[in-house]
Amino acid sequence: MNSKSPVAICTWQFEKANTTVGKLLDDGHDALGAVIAGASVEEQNLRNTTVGKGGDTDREGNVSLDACVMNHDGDCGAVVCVTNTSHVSALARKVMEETPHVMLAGSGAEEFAIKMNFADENLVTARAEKSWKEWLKSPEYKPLINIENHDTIGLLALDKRGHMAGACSTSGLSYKMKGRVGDSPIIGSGLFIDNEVGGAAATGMGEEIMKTAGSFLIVELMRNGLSPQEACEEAINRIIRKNKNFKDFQVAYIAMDYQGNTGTYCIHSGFTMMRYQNSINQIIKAKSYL
Ligand code: SD4
Repeated sequence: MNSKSPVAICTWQFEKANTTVGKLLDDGHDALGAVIAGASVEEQNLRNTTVGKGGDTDREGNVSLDACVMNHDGDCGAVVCVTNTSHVSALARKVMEETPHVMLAGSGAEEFAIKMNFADENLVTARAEKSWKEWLKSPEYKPLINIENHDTIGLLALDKRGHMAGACSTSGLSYKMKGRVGDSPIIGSGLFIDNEVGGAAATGMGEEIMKTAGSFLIVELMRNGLSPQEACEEAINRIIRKNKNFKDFQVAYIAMDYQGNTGTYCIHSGFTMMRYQNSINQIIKAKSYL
């Protein structure tokens, strides 16, 4: 039993999502169910152009979603390149619980969604289609840094039993190549949990996060004695040391140890995370390298 009150954190200013998680934890719900409920808030938020339904398209005008979940036992599930349901965190949980696998991709994930009775949805909103047509006029692939203070949602929760779980959900980078998958659904890159140590989640340029297995790295650094804050800083420094173009992209991490201590760090200023504990949901401005 965890002696402290539950804690929920998430990337960006997803206030409603994080409150949803925190309240569920306060009511005694388990961490995994809570983070999926939190991710779902943004997956269904049509104004969020980087997660779920309402996300921006790839270069060919299709919205494809990626997500993963991980629990306190180290079990995990992931789906990539899903175009027929917005409920991708819940679908990732189904992969974890109902199949012998960790990850399903593309048509396999979509067929599995139908089999699991997820509604068949068209994910391309009128707004996304219009933006894509605008983009086609001068099609340049240039990921933006800090999109309107919202982006991929990564959530970490520590429940009353001392169980930690996480979820990460995204539509990926706008105007990505068809089939491109970033860090978000990759266990160890976009998300990693080890209940003995803690957890971490990422947002930003997926390619750079994957190259350093960022979330796994943070958990291993915490295992070796670094605080969540120090571990996030070292993981960002690792990217900076390896890539002289680091000013051209954003990466941000959030981390929590098994006692509920948290940290966050990023390359460019402008990243914030939310932290909920004892009914207070705080916006925390991350320190940045630049
Ligand atoms: C990705 N990390 O697909 C995600 C997207 C993101 O800022 O967080 N964009 O690479």
